[in-house]
Amino acid sequence: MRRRLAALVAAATCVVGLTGCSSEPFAPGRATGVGVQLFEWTWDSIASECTDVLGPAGYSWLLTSPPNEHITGTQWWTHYQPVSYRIESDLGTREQFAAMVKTCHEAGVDVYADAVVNHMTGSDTGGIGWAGSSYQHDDYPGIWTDADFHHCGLTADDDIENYSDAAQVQTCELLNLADLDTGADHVRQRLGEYLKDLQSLGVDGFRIDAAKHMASDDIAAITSVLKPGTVIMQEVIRGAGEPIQPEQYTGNGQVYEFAWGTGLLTGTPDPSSGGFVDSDDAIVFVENHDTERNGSTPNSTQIDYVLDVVATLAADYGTPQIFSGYRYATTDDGPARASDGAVALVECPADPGPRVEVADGQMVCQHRWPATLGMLRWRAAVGDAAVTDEWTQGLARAFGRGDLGFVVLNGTAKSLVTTLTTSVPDGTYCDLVAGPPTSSGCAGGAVTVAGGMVAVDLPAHTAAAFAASDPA
Ligand code: ARE
Ligand code: CA
Repeated sequence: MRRRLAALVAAATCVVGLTGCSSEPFAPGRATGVGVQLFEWTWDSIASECTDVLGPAGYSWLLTSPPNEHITGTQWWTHYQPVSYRIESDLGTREQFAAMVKTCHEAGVDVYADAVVNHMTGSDTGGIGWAGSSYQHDDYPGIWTDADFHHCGLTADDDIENYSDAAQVQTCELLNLADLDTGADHVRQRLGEYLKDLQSLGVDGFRIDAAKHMASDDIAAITSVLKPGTVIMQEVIRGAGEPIQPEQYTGNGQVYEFAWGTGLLTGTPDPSSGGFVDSDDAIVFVENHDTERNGSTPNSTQIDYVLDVVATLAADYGTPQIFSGYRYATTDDGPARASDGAVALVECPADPGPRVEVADGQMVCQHRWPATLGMLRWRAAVGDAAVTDEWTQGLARAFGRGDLGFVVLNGTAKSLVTTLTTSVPDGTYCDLVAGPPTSSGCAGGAVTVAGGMVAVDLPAHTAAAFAASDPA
């Protein structure tokens, strides 16, 4: 519980220091509480992104891909098959990782690492990992022996077959991945040491991969050795009718609330309708690396994606995690590689945005899109002001955050031409969905409020947002 409170404070610096926030509302780099998953980015690329973009834009934290030694191969998911806990990966070395954390901290951005602690590899033949460690399915010399793994004995090949059987989910193998006996003290301890090692390099928090596949108590034990205030974000995919639910994990930290992204597929999710963890417990996202590929949430090739990002950043529910990935031809493909076989340094498109064509293997840089950056600014401006002036008409929606900001989303296939009530004072404001204002003025159009009403004229599948603090 103590850790969770600290996590909240860390995630909501701006809200906690609200008066401090509003006294200096436009300071570049003002923390928004928002994070970004830099999927498959190398450590060197993350470091420069912290300095050049993330800090100045107001991102509070970032999530790296798993940093430990992994099986070799060109698929992205090699990173989810640990071979050892050496911080040595095709995304960078231990030194590069440590330097990245330091640079990001200097830019005001916290670093969270993806922690794969439920399992090791899914290999049946064994092999040699990226950093040279040899391994077999159930044998990792110097780290684990066969006795450290679950052999559930509940299914023919010890693989999970039925998600309505809790024992299978937590003690059988997910996708044939050798399942660690996380109930055993010495296993918990060794996994805790790995996380502490990352913490010695400055890591501020962790995504716990496949958290559903470990008992909540196991995660509590593994993470109990971490510094107070360490952020824990657990991946427990909400599955209807399953015995293991996200609510069982909120005592350890936050959970990814998949109901948010899933709900975006059909409109705007409504956490007050039930089936969502409490706002403080929730990490919300439009897409992650799995859902981008499996269609269970929207993805960045879809027409309403920008609207979904705007809705997620404008809402008063959860801690948003923006996704930043790459284009691919088939779902297994990793990003572009350098001549030495390691993942290549990132080059974002010159002018990243929804209509920019990106070649397979190249980064899309969704976190740099104008609407994303503009809405970070909007979010910083509205802080924790309550939702007001709500209006809905089918897939068109609008709401304000008191007198600080207002947003309109047209998810319909027709123009939205109407006049809406807003509490933002009369005046003309920059549309922040077009991007943050520059020294030469608004990035795009402007919106006028007169007599407490805003005249809206929005093309199909577009949005507009304005903040009292950004007059045109
Ligand atoms: C790869 C191959 C497999 C092969 C395996 C071992 O694709 O065919 O058996 O290697 O050789 C990622 C990839 C996998 C990849 C794996 C290991 O997605 O394709 O397997 O890495 O390299 C469940 C879990 C959830 C998990 C999803 C994928 O509950 O935790 O499945 N998500 C995390 C990560 C993934 C990662 C892993 C876990 C493994 O985010 O990226 O896999 O580390 C219902 C249930 C969900 C269930 C879902 C899908 O919705 O409610 O709980 O999610 O179905 O089955
Ligand atoms: Ca397990």
